[in-house]
Amino acid sequence: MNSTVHEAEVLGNVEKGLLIGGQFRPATGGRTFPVENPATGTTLCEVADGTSRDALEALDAACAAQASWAATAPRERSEILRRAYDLLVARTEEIAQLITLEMGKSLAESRSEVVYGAEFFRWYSEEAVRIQGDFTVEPGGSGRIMLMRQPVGPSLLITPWNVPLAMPTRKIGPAIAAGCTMILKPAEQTPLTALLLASVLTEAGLPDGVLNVITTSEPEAVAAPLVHDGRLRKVSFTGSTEVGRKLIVSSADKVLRTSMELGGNAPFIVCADADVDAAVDGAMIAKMRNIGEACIAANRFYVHADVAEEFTEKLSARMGKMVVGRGDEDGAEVGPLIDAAQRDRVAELVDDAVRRGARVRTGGTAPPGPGYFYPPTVLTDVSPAARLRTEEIFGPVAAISTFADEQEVLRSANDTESGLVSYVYSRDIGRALRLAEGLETGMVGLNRGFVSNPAAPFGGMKQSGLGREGGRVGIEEFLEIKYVAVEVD
Ligand code: TXE
Repeated sequence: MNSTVHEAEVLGNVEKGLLIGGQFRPATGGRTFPVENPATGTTLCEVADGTSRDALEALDAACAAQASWAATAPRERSEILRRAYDLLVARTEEIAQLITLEMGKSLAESRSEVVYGAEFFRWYSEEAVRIQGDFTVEPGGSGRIMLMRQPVGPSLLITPWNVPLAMPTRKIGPAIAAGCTMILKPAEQTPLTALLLASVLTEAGLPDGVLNVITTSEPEAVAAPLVHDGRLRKVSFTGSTEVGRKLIVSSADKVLRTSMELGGNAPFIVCADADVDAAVDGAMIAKMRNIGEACIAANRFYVHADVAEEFTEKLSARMGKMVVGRGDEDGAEVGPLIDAAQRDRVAELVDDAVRRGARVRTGGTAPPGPGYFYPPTVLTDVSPAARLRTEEIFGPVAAISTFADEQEVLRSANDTESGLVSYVYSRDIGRALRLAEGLETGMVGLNRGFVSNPAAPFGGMKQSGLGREGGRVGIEEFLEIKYVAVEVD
């Protein structure tokens, strides 16, 4: 292990209990579950294994805190977020080490996640004081319409393992700004970062009961009683489309508001007139950021036949040179995938594409253990029938096909149930904008391989989700609009 990572110290700073009503405590029955280091397959530590009873106690705490929390001055909520931002930034190194330990990515990537994740708190600290209403004279004349925005109420936030700090902050930031209380259920693979984040928010002055955290190895057993309880008002979920669909169905019982950020299948289009070097730079980010374990990762490369060989060669050279290794090793760029199941799935998708005629330009074979590593891999001649054309790869595999004209590539790019993000490289602004207009995705990167920003509304069309996170719209997701009709005559 790199000398800068002090595993025992970093793990020692994390509370391993459930956070309910401002107190960290063991799960009912005292059960715990192990958290694994994906670089070694060994157990880092045990955390509390929350039950349905714990979940309902967390809901009690959230409900008890809701009215007074909603009544706090916006400035107060803003200052809590700002203090939490400062604390996160001050503890960047320690939090980055924790992310690397439980999630696997390189320390450099973990550091950028801390900065990116903290930015949601800074941005929403600035927005918390700008939640405004409206006032309209009725068209008929006599009445007035006053519009106000109020917190939705207790919200369940379910987050995935791939971005263990920023996925929670992207939900918690706007929920705090809006005045909602919360129950956070982090992914079972990465509960530690969420627990450390909760401590930071407590230190920043978040009142007891506003944020409750339930770690568990049984997500369904914890989520089900909450969504059927009747006091919960909202579910904000980031994860697989399959689980999102289930949560939409169960949320229908009490007609809960839902925000869903689900899987992607991003096309990455390189036109004949593109700056190929810039496209390769963008592809390195869109594909390799987070080891490809990102919903916005480029999944399907469509490269114009005129530049396909140049692009493929340059991308294969860059990806082939990346250093695979434990995230805490000096110089490591590509850490392990999250677990054996994820690594095996990526390997299966590559094998399936190869069986259907794809050529491996670099990578393609998982190294022997320990750890769940998979090398950066470039495939060409990928058949439209290959599974990785329709399924999210969630790993460091770039699968390239060629195209001949704009209409054809637009049809191929849109031929999916997913609609999260797409990327286009072209020097022709008209062509780039035509494609941006035609692509059925919630976000488009034009000559840019990275689209996430706290000030922008992140989210997808089609089966990639419901609602948006980030930006002004991100707060609306946690607000109800109420209007008051006033008789003036
Ligand atoms: O996701 P799950 P997994 C995609 C990606 C990946 C695949 C599977 O393609 O390969 O999903 O990943 C909680 N009720 N994305 O299995 O299961 C779970 O505990 C309530 C895309 O890890 O959806 C965790 O907190 N909650 C993605 C969260 O859901 C349940 C990020 C996500 O886990 C639940 C992650 C249930 N019945 C995976 N079952 C993105 N959009 O960025 C699970 N969970």
